[in-house]
Amino acid sequence: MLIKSRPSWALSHRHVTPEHIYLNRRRFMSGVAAGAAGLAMPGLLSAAAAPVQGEPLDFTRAPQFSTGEEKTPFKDVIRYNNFYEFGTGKDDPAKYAESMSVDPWSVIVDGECGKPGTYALEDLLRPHDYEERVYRLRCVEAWSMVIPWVGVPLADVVKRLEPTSKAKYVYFETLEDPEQMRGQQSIFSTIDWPYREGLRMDEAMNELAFLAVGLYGKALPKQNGAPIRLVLPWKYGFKSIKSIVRIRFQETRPKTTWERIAPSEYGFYANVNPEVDHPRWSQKRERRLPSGLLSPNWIETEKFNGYGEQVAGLYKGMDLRKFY
Ligand SMILES: Nc1nc2c(c(=O)[nH]1)N[C@H]1C(S)=C(S)[C@@H](COP(=O)(O)O)O[C@H]1N2
Ligand SMILES: [Mo]
Repeated sequence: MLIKSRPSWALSHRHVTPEHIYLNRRRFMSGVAAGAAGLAMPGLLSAAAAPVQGEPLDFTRAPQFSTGEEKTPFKDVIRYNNFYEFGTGKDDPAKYAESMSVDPWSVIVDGECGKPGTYALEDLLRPHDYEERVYRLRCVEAWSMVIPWVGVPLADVVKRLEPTSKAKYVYFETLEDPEQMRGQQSIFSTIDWPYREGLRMDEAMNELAFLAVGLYGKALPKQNGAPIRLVLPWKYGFKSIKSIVRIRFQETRPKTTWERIAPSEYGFYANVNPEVDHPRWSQKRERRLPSGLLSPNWIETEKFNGYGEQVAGLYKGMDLRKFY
């Protein structure tokens, strides 16, 4: 079993499956897969099987990282969402994302890298092992959750795609398909689709940057960005782009969706920062969900959402009021 040393942000890891149970489960799963394919080539079986809607994921290979805080209940994580492709209401994604087909899924990799191409999702994931990461998610709208994600470190995938020395940024794009995404049909939509995001290369390589394919141990629900999304816990939630269909390596900084809509309100960096207010509201506090209307569960917002030890170095010498 692969034992990883626990980083400092992993405050607790409760149930890590004992090795013998893990091995038995793997053997069982291998048997099923090999049987179904009519072949017995266990050596070639993938570590990371592609996520299947509603199905559990095998992620016991790594310890469970955690914030130590109470997790937001599953029902809130899947009912209170931002996914403007399906409407701007918090309950629209849960109501309407079911119409998005996520299998088969492919991701185009292009730009400044040695391994460009159109990857079937399973091929993109195959060499990697799934891990669980319990992260805080802080939306720029001043609410937050604690979510147990399952996925792979973004850095591992990026390395495999072999960015060239010219690759200074990584750009991501969400699916654009108005037939499946009713929010893209609206003529009143302020977003110029597809939804776009980006990271500086050193941000993408940070140990916290995560490509999630699941939450609460199962394949990602569609409203949460199935089948593959970014999770960047030290940045406002809008950087964590959902349902990714393109990863591009670029020399120049991409213009991201919210930056294009309102550059004075939403910057490229979007690091969680209680010292820099949104022009229209304070960022000093957040409502930790679930939070009652009558007794809102307000807590103090932490700089870099509490992940300063891991990420503050990325922004050394930068004026965070200017680079918000
Ligand atoms: N493609 C796409 N990705 C997106 C969004 C969106 O509207 N479209 N909303 C973002 C915002 S504002 C937040 S807070 C998070 C919410 O993730 P969740 O619904 O899984 O909690 O997704 C982000 N990713
Ligand atoms: Mo958000």
